[in-house]
Order: sequence, then C-alpha cells, then structure tokens
Amino acid sequence: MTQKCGYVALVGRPNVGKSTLMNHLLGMKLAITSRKPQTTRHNLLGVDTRGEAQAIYVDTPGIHDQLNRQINRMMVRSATSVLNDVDLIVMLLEHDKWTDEDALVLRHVQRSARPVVAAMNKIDLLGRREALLPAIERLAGLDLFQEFVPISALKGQGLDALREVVARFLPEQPHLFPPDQVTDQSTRFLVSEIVREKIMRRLGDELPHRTTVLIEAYDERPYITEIRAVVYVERSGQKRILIGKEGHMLKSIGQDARRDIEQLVGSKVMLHLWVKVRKGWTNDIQQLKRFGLGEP
Ligand SMILES: Nc1nc2c(ncn2[C@@H]2O[C@H](COP(=O)(O)OP(=O)(O)OP(=O)(O)O)[C@@H](O)[C@H]2O)c(=O)[nH]1
Ligand SMILES: [Mg+2]
Repeated sequence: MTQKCGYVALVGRPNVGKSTLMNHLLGMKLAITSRKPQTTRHNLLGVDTRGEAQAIYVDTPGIHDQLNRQINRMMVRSATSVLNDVDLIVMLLEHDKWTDEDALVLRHVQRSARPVVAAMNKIDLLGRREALLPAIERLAGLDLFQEFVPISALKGQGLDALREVVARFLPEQPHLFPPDQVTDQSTRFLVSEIVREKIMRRLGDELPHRTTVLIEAYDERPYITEIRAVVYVERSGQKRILIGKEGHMLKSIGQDARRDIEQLVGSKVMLHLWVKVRKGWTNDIQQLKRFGLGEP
C-alpha cells in the first residue's frame, strides 16, 4: 500500500488546548500544558505513525496580540511561520466561543493557502453537542473550513474522527520519520520543558512568563541520570518566590519534575535546580537567543 505522510499545524489562541491535543493524539506526554495562557514557547513536532499514515503534528505557541515584549513577538512569529509550510492546518476553537483572539488567528490562517479544519475543543464543558450548531453554521459561512470536528482533547473524545479527517489530507509520499520516533527534539530540551511546566503549575499566578530553564549538565550513568538545570528569572524578588521559604518551593518543583523526567528517560534521576537572575531577559533578543528562543 502507498504511504501517506504530511505536516499538520495545531494553531489557535493561547490556552485553547493545542498541547493537550497533541499529547492525546500521540498517547504520551510530550508537550507541556498549564491552565495559564502562553505556556508553549516553541514549535514542537509530534509524529503519529499508524499503519500507512504518518501525521507530523506541529504544536505551536498561542497566537495573540500582546506583542509588548520580544519574547511574545518571537512566540507569535514561531506559530505563524509554519502556516505556509504544512499540508493541513487544524485551527482549535473553544467549543462555541468566539473571541477577538480567535479572529486574529483566523486572519493569519486565511492568509495561508493550505486546507483548514476546525477542531472545536473542550466539548466536555458543553451541556449538549447541538449547542455547537449555530457556531458551526456561522463559521461555515466563511467558506474556509473543510471540516468541523467536535473534540475534547482532555477526555480524548472525537480524536479518532479527527485522525480520520487528518489522514485524508496527508499527501502520498514515503514516511519522513521512522515509526518509533515521536519528536525531533532532544531529551535535554524535553527535560527543561518539564521543569518549566512544574514552575508554571505551582507559580503560574506569581511568575507566569518570567522563567526559562537551561540544562547545564546531563550525565547518564548505568542506574541514574544526573541533571543540573538552571532556572533564569528577571528579578531577585522572583528568585525569592521561586526558592520559597527555606527552599520549600524549589524543592517541591524539583520533586514534581523528577517524577516526570524519570518517566521520560526510563531511569532514576537526580535533579539539581539552581536559580539565577538575568535582568529583563524576556525583552532582550541576545539573551533570548542564548536561551534557544527565536531565530539562531
Ligand atoms: N475541560 C477541558 N479542558 C481542556 C481541554 N483541552 C485542554 N484543556 C485545558 O486547557 C488548559 C490549556 O491547555 P493547553 O493544552 O496548555 O493549551 P494551549 O493551547 O497549548 O496553550 P498555549 O500553549 O498557552 O497556547 C489546560 O488547563 C488544559 O487542561 C478539554 O478538552 N477540556
Ligand atoms: Mg501549548
């Protein structure tokens, strides 16, 4: 049988559930998620190989218009830059809601000449599915979307239907990745993201977008992997919050992260966390580059 393979962008406003969807499509936790908007910072590939079909999903940062900082501009650029390079765009919406940010995403998507499918996510929060119909009717009037697929990324509802729709748009060509490869990112990168996720989850209200994580040492020994990670913040007050009273906060973050990292690498992990201050790094192009954000 002929192989099919293609790139599929998952795009949408912040917090709509793109990363949750990618993880559930892959059946593993690859992308980090949180209840705070602007969690994802990089485009992240997730390869789903099923028989003859290989869908290469691209999880993207949420598209929004708060472009006051370099880091925000860089994140939005990262998301919009893939729109012309993929075979299919899956635009995520939150069930029947429509916001100004969705309209902004729509404008970017409309500029691309690629086919677009609407995934109406979080339907578990909706009493009746029929409640989606007026929204679908409105969106159908735009003459843009090829399909509307109601899903719950969190509960795994509608994902087979979405996979089927996606498979229809994959071009016939040999697979680009071996069947056991799930992403193009290094384990080190995924480890740094896990640490950042735990910070977002514990301190999302205090330090939502002020931290970044670099892995300084990664030592794989026969029975244990020893990792040193540095968390960068913008101000010394933020460092105090992150470390917490008698170091309790940083310790809890380390414990949360270690559990997930052990799952990822499949061995025991010793994780050392350090906190350093880099003044104004979120608005400094040079620092952002050093942290692997933005174009090299
Ligand atoms: N109830 C419900 N919550 C969901 C669903 N999908 C995602 N969420 C929640 O929505 C929040 C945001 O999910 P993410 O996957 O991080 O959203 P995102 O679109 O990747 O966000 P950014 O990376 O910030 O752009 C998390 O708290 C998820 O648990 C869903 O189907 N139902
Ligand atoms: Mg995300």
